Amino acid sequence: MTNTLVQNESINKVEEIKDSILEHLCFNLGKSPRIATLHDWYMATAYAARERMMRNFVSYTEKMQNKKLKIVGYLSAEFLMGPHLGNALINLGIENETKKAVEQLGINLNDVLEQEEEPGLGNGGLGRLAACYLDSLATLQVPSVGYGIRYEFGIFDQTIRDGWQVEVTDKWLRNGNPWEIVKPELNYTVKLGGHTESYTDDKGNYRVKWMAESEIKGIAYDTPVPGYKNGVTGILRLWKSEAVESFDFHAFDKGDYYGAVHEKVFSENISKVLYPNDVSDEGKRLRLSQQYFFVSCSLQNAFHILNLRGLSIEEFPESMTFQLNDTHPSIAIAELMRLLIDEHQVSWDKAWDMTKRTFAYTNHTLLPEALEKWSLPLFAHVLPRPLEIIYEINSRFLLTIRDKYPGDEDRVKRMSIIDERGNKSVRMAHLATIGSHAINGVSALHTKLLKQDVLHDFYELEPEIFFNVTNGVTPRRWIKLYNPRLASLVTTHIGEGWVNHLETDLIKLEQYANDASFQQAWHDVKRQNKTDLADLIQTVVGTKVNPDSLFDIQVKRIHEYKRQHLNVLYIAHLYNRIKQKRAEGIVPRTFIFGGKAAPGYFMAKLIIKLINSVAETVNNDPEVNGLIKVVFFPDFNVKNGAHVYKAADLSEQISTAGKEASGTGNMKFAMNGALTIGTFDGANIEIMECVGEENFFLFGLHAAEVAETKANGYWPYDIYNNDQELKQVIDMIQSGVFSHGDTNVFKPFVDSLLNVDPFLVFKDFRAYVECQEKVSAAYANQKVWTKMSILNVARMGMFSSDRSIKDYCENIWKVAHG
Ligand code: GPK
Repeated sequence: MTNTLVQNESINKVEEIKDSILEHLCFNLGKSPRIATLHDWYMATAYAARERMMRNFVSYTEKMQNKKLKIVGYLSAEFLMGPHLGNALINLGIENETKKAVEQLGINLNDVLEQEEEPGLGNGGLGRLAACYLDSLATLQVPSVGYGIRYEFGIFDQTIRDGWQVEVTDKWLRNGNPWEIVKPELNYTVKLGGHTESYTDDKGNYRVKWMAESEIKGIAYDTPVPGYKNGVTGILRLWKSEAVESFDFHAFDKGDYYGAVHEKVFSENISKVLYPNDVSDEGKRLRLSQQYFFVSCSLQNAFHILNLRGLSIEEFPESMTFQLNDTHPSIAIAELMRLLIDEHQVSWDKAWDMTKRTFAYTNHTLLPEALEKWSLPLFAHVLPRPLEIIYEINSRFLLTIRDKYPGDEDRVKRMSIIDERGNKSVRMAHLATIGSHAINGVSALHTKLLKQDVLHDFYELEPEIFFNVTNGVTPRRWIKLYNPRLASLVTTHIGEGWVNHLETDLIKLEQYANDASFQQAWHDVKRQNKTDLADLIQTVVGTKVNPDSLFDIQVKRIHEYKRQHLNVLYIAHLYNRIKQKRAEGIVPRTFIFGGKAAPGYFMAKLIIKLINSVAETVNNDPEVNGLIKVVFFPDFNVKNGAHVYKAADLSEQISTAGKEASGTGNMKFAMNGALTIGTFDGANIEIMECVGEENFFLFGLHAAEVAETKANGYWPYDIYNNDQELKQVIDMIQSGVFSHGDTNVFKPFVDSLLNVDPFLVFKDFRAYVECQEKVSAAYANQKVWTKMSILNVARMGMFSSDRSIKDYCENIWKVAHG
């Protein structure tokens, strides 16, 4: 095409988009441009973008009718999608045209984008991974449906009061959600509670009937997921719970109106709120009901799709495969068995074979507090029929173990789905493992440890069903959308193929690593991104930070294993040096933190308070004279992430080795030009292998050394006593230097470190300090630093979620991909 043709086409597109926005403003919002608020313009623009996706959505759904295709069902209790509009415009390839269209209407696109409430239907890494995977599934044209829960309240909003986290309910639906399409006809009934009764059917077969205490209805809400410039729109299908219709009749029948209303409220509660715990589990009844609810709706929907495609029940495993995103949806194994046996009269052996072929399980953590266990009485109360099925699965499974390992009753106990020790419980990881044909960890180290420790017995039994799929993140959102300056610099030099071929194309940047003018341009991009973040910090937090200082950033959920407190101890150490006039060699640094703590996690909340207290002291001390600054950026979420990753010089990935399954923030930072200071943990290891040891700041114990240290008896108090600088830092915190003389507030924090230090903060402190000195020395030479930054980005291609999804397709799902 000639240039003028391209130009004309683009002008036509702008006109088209403008017309579409104006139409939606009128027909969907009932407003004239004169009285339209910015939010109205956002809604109208969102509808205009959605409209463009819907045609593809319909044709994609049609395509799924093809009997030969295997559909991937991604079952996840969390999808942390982030704002849709910006991403939709990028993936539809209409961002420039839309910018012009809204400009011609007298509005700024960024202001419009700012209007979107974040759909925060996830806690952190696990939920965001699911969102990146949906983007890649659509981009790689894999027929797929993401199945989850349409929580009315997503992850709480975090505000900071007097340095403490205060949680505020997330009313993300209050102004409407233009992205979802409700499908009232797609509704399924889910049973809860009650008891079971057995009977003999007319053919003389033993059968079981579940006499539920209550029934609730799940309604489908579909959100289109656009692939990158490929005419494909995938589906995110979320279930909202409602009361079954019979509710009204009951009320009239029994004359018990309030009782009936109570039932309605109970039903609606199921999808009311996301549990805000990340990597920990509370074992709450409502949570178990949520899990069963969305899984049952999704599987019933799968039978419906099977039927639409004219396939038989036997063809289920070839027609659809389900990935279990952690154990949260693992009750699906019992539910599919129930549907096959109780509702479709399939025999046990056949049903079991089909079930195993249908499911695959991804484990996301080795931490014991995150491995889901349900108390047996609670389980029996909520899910009596699924529990019977679990018992049967277990007893048959244990027979095979006894057969294979005669006399090894210890092994039988270790592997049983039911934990018989103390208060009996159902181990969901065992159910997920036994009921799946593939199990995977999320980084090479994590998978290795999974085989070695947590699932060792299962690995010994069936080594061939264990896989590794290292996590990835989508370059569409995390580079192109959220770092437009870097994206356009990269595209100018290597073309735009990297956006959906990161694995092969990004490496082409290497040739520019030594190019002085490219280095300058690279440096300028980072500098501008830092200025933007500095402005935002000034507005949101009120702290003035210097864009020429080293931006040292740790954003992620607050958790002791992630060791934000190790970072804080280093800051206190620098402060101490400045106070003692030993500031030589300190480069100006801005330490930026962000992340939410689970509302019930006392120590994590105390760490937030400590960060804010250190910030207050350090930032206001004239002797520090701006050499170091500390910022806690409130309410870290996807939307705020847009401003943070691109502005980082240094990415903090400092978890205790063996504890972070993978990490995905580490990838977002490195792809956007930050260097990493990190431990030998999760995907850090693979990142280091790719970018080169010389471009990565590695420190600390390895996973095996961590285990060894603990096994040999770990005495943090001795380390404190033998390291004068560490001792000074701890004493400063204890004596109230950061708390206006209050010696109580941080006492639990100090005591925990001195007496237990469960995550070996003291043990790694010295190595961390020394490594940070290397960082400072490297940063002093900006040319060298910039070169390292370029090489980091160039070599990050493998961490695209496209690569991860291809791995799943090829090794686990056995489906074709684009
Ligand atoms: C792991 F077990 C869990 C969990 O409940 N929530 C969660 O976000 C994270 N995770 C891991 O902690 C990360 O290391 C990992 O990158 C992420 O899941 C995605 O796999």
